[in-house]
Amino acid sequence: MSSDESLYAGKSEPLRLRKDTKVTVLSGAGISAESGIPTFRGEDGLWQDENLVKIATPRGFLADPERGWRFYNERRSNMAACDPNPAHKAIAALERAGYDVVVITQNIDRLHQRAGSARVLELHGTVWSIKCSNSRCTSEPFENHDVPLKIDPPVCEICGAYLRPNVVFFEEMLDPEVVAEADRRTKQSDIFLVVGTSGVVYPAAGFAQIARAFGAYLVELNIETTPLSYICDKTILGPCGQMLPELVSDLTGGEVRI
Ligand code: BJW
Repeated sequence: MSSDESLYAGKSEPLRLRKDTKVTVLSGAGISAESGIPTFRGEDGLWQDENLVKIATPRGFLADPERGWRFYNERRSNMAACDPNPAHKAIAALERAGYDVVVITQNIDRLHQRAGSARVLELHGTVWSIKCSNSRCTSEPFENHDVPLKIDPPVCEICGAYLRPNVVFFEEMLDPEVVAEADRRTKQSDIFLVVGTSGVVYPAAGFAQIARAFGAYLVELNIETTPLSYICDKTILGPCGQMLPELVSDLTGGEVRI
């Protein structure tokens, strides 16, 4: 196929990316599993422990901030010790090679950025930012990479309320600007990769549905099928640390290899 030929032959398999093909990646915890970061659902998932689910709600966290920060301190410490894996690296390599790639991630670990991805939308915030739990406080979220935290549990210097990780708990609204940007990009996408997410948490999972409705070619990479599989053009079953570098190489005719 020459580089001038269309990406698609009708609605068939995408053959080759062009530099202007809009590739969007919706990632979830499964992409970081091979880096050593636990997922949420499934047999060994964090949410097997119902007490931990409660911590990830605004009321649950503030009911016992010491317990809340213990949970997040442990995860920060684990995440700091983990490195991006070949799946993160393949996406970053694609962008570095000049392809038009945006990552919409549900992950709070920053492994996409550490792999070198520059265009990352963090739907659920990041554990490396901290904010005041008092919504009326005038303080701004700030970066903090201390492992462990120096003051535990930390309090706001302005209003004295407990500080909390700048992540999106259940029943909390996502940052409207991030959602708007993710929505805009999703609607423009030519190829939409759904990587390592169970596809049960909204509004994140809804982006795959929006991509479908706006005509993108959807490829899912997961070790098992999900509720999103039926709307995907293709589901590649297997560990994404292996499957994603292969896919990226195929889509670029071997140009991007890691
Ligand atoms: C591999 C692999 C490998 C493994 N290779 N693959 C009914 C009642 C109340 C609320 C709701 C409701 N219905 C809907 C809602 C809304 C709710 C929601 O969606 N709930 C559903 C669970 C039912 N959503 C919200 O609350 C959101 N806010 C909102 O909607 O606001 C409006 C509102 C206000 C008031 C009331 C109701 C609504 C906010 C959602 C925030 C999610 N937060 C968390 C925690 C973040 C902080 C933290 O980490 O501590 O985000 S929960 C957790 O789930 C985390 C994740 O980002 C998110 C998604 O999980 P993900 O990434 O998909 O991981 P897993 O573990 O589920 O799946 C891993 C996948 O990887 C699996 O498929 C594996 O097979 C695969 N895998 N190894 C490839 N090597």
